[in-house]
Amino acid sequence: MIRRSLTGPASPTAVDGWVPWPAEFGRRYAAEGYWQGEPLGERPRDWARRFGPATALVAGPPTQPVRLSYAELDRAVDDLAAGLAGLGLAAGDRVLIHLPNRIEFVTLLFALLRLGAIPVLALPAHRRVEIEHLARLSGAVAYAIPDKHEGFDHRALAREIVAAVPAVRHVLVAGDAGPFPGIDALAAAGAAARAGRPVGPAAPPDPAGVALLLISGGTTGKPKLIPRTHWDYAYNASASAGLCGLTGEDVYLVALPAAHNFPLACPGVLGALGVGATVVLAPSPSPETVFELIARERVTVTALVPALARLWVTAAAWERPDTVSLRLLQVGGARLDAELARRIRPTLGATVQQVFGMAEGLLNFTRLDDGDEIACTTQGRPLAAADEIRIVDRDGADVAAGTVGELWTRGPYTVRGYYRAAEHNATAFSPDGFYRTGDLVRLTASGNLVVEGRIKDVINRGGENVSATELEEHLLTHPAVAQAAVVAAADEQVGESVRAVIVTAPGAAVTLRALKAHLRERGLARFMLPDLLTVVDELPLTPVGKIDKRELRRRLG
Ligand code: OOB
Repeated sequence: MIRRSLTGPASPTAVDGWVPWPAEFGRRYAAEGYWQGEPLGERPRDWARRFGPATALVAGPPTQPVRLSYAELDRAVDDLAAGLAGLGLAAGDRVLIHLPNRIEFVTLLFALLRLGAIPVLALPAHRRVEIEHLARLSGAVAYAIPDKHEGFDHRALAREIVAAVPAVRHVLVAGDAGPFPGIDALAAAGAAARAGRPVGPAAPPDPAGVALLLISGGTTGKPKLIPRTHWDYAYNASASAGLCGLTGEDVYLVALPAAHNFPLACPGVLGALGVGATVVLAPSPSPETVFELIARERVTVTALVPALARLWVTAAAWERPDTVSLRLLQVGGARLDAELARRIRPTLGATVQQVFGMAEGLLNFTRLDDGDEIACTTQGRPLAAADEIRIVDRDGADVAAGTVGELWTRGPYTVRGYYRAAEHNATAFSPDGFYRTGDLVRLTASGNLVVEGRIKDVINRGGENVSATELEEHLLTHPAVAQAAVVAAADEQVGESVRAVIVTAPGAAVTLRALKAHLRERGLARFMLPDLLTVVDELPLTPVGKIDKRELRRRLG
């Protein structure tokens, strides 16, 4: 039996430090059908009944792919859940998952959910500083790693984490486990112990309670933890799948790290599995790896950040890969410039869908029937009719239609607070529960949002505000500019001056003078023109592949 408390607490998954929705919102979201169904860990049983022999997952070395059917996936989840229970892991325990795109990411995620334990999803590129912070903040009792990934030995890192954070009692290893318990061995022990019986906690988790903790993509300060409930996250995935027209015929490629909200649940892994599609886990997002997978597995849908979209489009223009099966390319996570967006259909043959989302909840999508103009020039509109959005000025008053302001939002899958962050929550959320995104947006006449930048990403040049995003877009229109990031540079006279950091197109070169002339021709005001130009070989990226301005500023000194 499943307990249905709409206000949250009072179950093992009602972890401390979580801000539930007020009861009246819970009642409304349930009545309107947003919040429904079983806890996430139970869902693979239903999928196994409905899609049993169909292929759920494909992963592993390109030459010898591992394939799991829906029935096998459900059994693997029970086996591993039994193994984890044997280690003493129980409902409410937090477990830090630091796995790349391999089968164990999916089986471990569901095994923990099935036990009512709470996965905390770190990204593969995170290292000691972030992992230690996340382990402490979440109060993790276990840490799951691969043996090695991209030349990095995670077992050495795990030793350091265990020494630094004594609450981490277990290290679970995918692959060659060394001194630690191996995930395969745990599953084998679990299979023997459960002897065919299904596994679950004494009391099933409350589906209105916290299921998992995502990591904020924020570029300021240390990552924060975002509590997502079974119901809100299930809605997030299934409604996204509906919007993308996903069916059992689709093959979804996970090119971004599976631990990120976008490829995990927008619709991603969870949305694809919920309709009986096949999920292909790419070990790397490099063109050579993914083009082979797309051709071999007949991939129909995938999701990328703009930096990767650029790489794929550039490579495809040369290599002419077989991407005929690809029908939909979702791009999100950072601003996609319209020119690059327009090159996607001719080179990769797929419809572009812009996704402006956040781990905190709100998802905006361009729709499949929007046409190329809207899909290439806007970041779409909210997923749910119950998503409330406000665009406000500095005082929190609604701006006039079409004017740029900060986006505030609340809704059935947008959190009401970060985990264990009471102080930060007081400013990150309005008193009536809107999440202040920090994103500057405007609403177009077509009813779509356009992201104009981040509230903090504005350079104050002697009292005049220069929007970094806006200038970046203008810079990208110069044929010699392949990538651009605009940051402030300290200046005695004007306080902050404007520094353009660019990567040039292959074989091209450009001077500051030529760039300024180009920008003036485009009608830019004098104060918007860059004062300094720095040409670099590559821009630093965040763990999911967005341009990392904090790191860039640090490198520039
Ligand atoms: C996604 O989630 P996060 O949590 O890594 O980052 C969220 C932030 C947003 O607040 C916004 O600043 C930026 O990333 N962003 C975009 C964007 N999508 C996200 N900025 C401009 N254009 C876009 N299309 O990044 C995320 C989560 C789910 C789906 C897609 C992306």
